[in-house]
Amino acid sequence: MDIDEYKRIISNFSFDKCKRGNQGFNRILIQLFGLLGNGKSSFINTCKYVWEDGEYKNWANAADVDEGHTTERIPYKLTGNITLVDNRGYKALDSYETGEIFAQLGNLLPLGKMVEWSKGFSLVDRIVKAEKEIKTSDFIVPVFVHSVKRSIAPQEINDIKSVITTAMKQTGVYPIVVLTCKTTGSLTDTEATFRNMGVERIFSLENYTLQDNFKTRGRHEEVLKFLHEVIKDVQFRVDLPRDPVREMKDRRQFIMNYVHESEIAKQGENLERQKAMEKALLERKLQQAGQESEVKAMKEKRLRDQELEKQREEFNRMKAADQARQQAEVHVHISKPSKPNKTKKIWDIFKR
Ligand SMILES: Nc1nc2c(ncn2[C@@H]2O[C@H](COP(=O)(O)OP(=O)(O)OP(=O)(O)O)[C@@H](O)[C@H]2O)c(=O)[nH]1
Ligand SMILES: [Mg+2]
Repeated sequence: MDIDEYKRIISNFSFDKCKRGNQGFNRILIQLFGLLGNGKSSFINTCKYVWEDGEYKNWANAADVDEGHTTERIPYKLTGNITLVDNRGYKALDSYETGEIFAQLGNLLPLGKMVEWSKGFSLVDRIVKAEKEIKTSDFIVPVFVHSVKRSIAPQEINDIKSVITTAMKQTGVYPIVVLTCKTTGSLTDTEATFRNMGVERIFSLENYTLQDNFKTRGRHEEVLKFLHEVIKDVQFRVDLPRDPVREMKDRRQFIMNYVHESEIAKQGENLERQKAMEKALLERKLQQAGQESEVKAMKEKRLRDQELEKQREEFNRMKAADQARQQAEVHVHISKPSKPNKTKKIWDIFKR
């Protein structure tokens, strides 16, 4: 299929033309999510650049340095029926942050507002407050954006897989993966990692950026193929019976359960951590007590040794004095009986 054909299909898409009619939907919301600075805003710029085919602009305020900075959920209209949403990137796959991510993905929080990383039940409060502002007519397509530059450590695989699977359960659509910075790092390895996680649709490209926006057919085609795939997927799903109001309620319920479960898990973890701390404290105390009694025993031994040394010296001194006295007596009073041996007595004590 050539570029014009892709463009024709994408611009002609309308929910009204689906087999069962629009069933209450009127726009596709492509929700980009992923870790900080992996090229989400740049991908929006790339899609706008390809679609509008004019001058390159930094529509989505992509970072000009090698890191990200989007803090709001901003919608960018691409066609009459397709809008891209730049969600806030997350630092880590921590459960409360990912709770927030699923609330964003489920479109349960208002667009165009700052994204805070609420903890636990305060997220539920925000969802309840936002209820009236949220439209049920958006069909959500989750898209996980990952930079090939950032290699995935083996211990991260399960976390990413679980985020992708939860996103699928939350939105009812299996996330598409977009790999950015495709020429930096190993594209083959990164693709294989995502395929092994069960991801079926992966697109890879070098985003158009402020530094590099020379139009290439390869990049234009990849973006149009991506948008075409989104449309095919949406059509496939909307050809089945749908109820957008009930689906929104289900998404809300899903996130309530998610927050509840992660709060329970967190409480369990805290309890375990507290137990481990108490155990470590006890071990330290025992160790300290052991060290103290060792020091005490050494001190006592030193005192005993000193005392023994003193007695030994006293004994030697007396023995020498006795010997001297005996020798003198032998010379002066050869027949006189000698005095009792004082040194022997001390030695007997000493031996005891
Ligand atoms: N070479 C190259 N640079 C890219 C690509 N995609 C993004 N960048 C650069 O990477 C940096 C971060 O890109 P952003 O698009 O701001 O990342 P982000 O995912 O929106 O970041 P957050 O908003 O914080 O989540 C910027 O300096 C971009 O120019 C790409 O495909 N190739
Ligand atoms: Mg951004």
